[in-house]
Amino acid sequence: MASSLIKEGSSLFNFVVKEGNGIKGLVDSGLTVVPCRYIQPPHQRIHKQKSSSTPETTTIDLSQLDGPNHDQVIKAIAHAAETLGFFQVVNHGVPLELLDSLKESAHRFFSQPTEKKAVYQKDTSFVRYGTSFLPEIEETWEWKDYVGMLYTNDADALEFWPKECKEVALEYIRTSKEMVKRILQGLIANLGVKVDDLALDTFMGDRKVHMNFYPACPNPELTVGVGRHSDWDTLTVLLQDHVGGLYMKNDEGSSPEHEEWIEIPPIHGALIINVGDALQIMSNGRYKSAEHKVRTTSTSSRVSIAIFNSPDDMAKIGPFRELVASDGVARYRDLIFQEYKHKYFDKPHGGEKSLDFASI
Ligand SMILES: O=C(O)CCC(=O)C(=O)O
Repeated sequence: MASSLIKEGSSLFNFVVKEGNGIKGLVDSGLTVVPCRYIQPPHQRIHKQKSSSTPETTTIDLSQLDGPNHDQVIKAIAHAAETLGFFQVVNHGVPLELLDSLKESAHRFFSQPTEKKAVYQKDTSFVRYGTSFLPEIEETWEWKDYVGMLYTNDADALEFWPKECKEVALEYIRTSKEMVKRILQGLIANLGVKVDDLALDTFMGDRKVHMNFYPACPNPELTVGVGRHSDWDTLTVLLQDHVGGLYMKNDEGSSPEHEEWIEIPPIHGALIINVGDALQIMSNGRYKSAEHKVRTTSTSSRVSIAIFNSPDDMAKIGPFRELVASDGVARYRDLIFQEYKHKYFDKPHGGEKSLDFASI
């Protein structure tokens, strides 16, 4: 089956995308060579040895938020958000057993036969299963299948999300909410901006759990798990497993001729937090929504589970007025967040930076 499928063309599209077999189905069919559709142009490939491991991302102990070191912790968070845009947190309040269960349930979901996953292929309001990012328009596909679950309320989640992962995904949403809110509150206060609880809730009112599955790849040097992109949201929480492969761009160490990419190492029990485009806009560019990408590996499959915390679709976002006043310039225009999302989800990863759409 695989040898006939690796011929390019509609049969590959039908098998992987339309019928919902995904890249996992293709690998399981006995694939030994990467089809052309997955071969990235040289400048998009990820060379492990070329990526820098310094400076390292900061790891922050969130239990210290409740003690005398509160201000120092917020400063460390703000510094990481201003420089790399990424940091890791421990003692975050999400139980460690839950992190293990999340990874197990992601494997459980993706190891099901295609017909069980394909029921979530149609874009319903609650769940979306798919492969790559925008396979209908991408020239080169990402080596990744995913299932995204939009949170509206507990009852909807329990009714509509896949039974293989709904309870743990819901618990992930519940137990991380307070942490995200405290980080966001600290980051905004650090800017000298006062917002009430309602506004904070609006900035992270739209929440989605996203499980990614990257099967082992016969030619990792030719492919990417996820192409370079920044996240559209306010703050992303990301759980990665022990395999590793997530890289972020260090703008401070990069030039157009030489980009510096830093690997974010897996730390058992830690969660990764990164700034998204919405927070870069609100902070008038003070906090960095860093580009990142994911390498594939030949040795084992990898899973990661993200929560994208983003503003409500109808929220009007723009740089905080206090910052525009103190900076003397608005670097982004005000927009209804849905407008931004549409722009973001219209073009493949690796293309023009979405933030340009909001820049002045
Ligand atoms: O798998 C990862 O480590 C990152 C995934 C990611 O960047 C995304 O889902 O947008």
